[in-house]
Amino acid sequence: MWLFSILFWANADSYRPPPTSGTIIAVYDGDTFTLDNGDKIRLRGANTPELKPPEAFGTDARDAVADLLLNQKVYLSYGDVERDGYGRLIASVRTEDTDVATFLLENGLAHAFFIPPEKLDTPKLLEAQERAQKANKGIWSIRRYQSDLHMTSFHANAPGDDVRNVNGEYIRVTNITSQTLNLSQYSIQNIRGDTWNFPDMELPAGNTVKVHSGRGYHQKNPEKQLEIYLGSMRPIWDNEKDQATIYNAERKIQDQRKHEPKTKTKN
Ligand SMILES: [Ca+2]
Ligand SMILES: [Ca+2]
Repeated sequence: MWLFSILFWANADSYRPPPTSGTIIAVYDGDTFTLDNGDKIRLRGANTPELKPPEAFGTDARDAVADLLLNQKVYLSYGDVERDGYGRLIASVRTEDTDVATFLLENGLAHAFFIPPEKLDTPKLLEAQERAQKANKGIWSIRRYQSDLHMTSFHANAPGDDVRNVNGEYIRVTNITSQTLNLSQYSIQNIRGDTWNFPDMELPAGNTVKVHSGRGYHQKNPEKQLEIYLGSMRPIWDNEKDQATIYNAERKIQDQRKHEPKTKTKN
């Protein structure tokens, strides 16, 4: 009981209720901002191209959001998870008259990005994305987005020794179409040409799946973060240099992402 009390006390002590409004004082990229109280915000519902390494439309997304939000009052709302592991707020952001995720999707400056449970108006966000796709706006005009799946992060180096933490290697993959996909028609390959097929599993539009290297039970309930396990006994992504490629059943490349750390890593 005393242990429980201490844990509870530690938790209660560190809990800070998230702000429901504030002024944006800095825009790092299209989906990461700073509030006047110092809180960092990661936008819910949309994922913009990255600035480092530079991806097409990354600066366009940042500039458009800076025009919209800098020194403006914003209103924030949350899903079940209010902060991420870095303490950043995971929030929907809107001004008096504009919802930021909808604005980005409408203009082809982001793809829909849902990590359940999060209580978002997903049909509305997907409709905005579909309009941009049909009009070939922004990211939808370039080749990388003419596919079904998109890798939004690549964790080739697991925390600690990868040999002992094979599932600490993972890739986050998003369905960037407007329909539910079955993952069984796709496979993933490393730089050495080793290939793993994805299992039979539904991935709703805009949703992400975490693809772990090791063995485990697939998490197929779309109400929660979807997770699949490639089943390898050993690490599959080289910490020094690797490249992940996702193919569909016709061997058409869906997405390709490099892992090239600037500093040498031991494990
Ligand atoms: Ca590794
Ligand atoms: Ca490691």
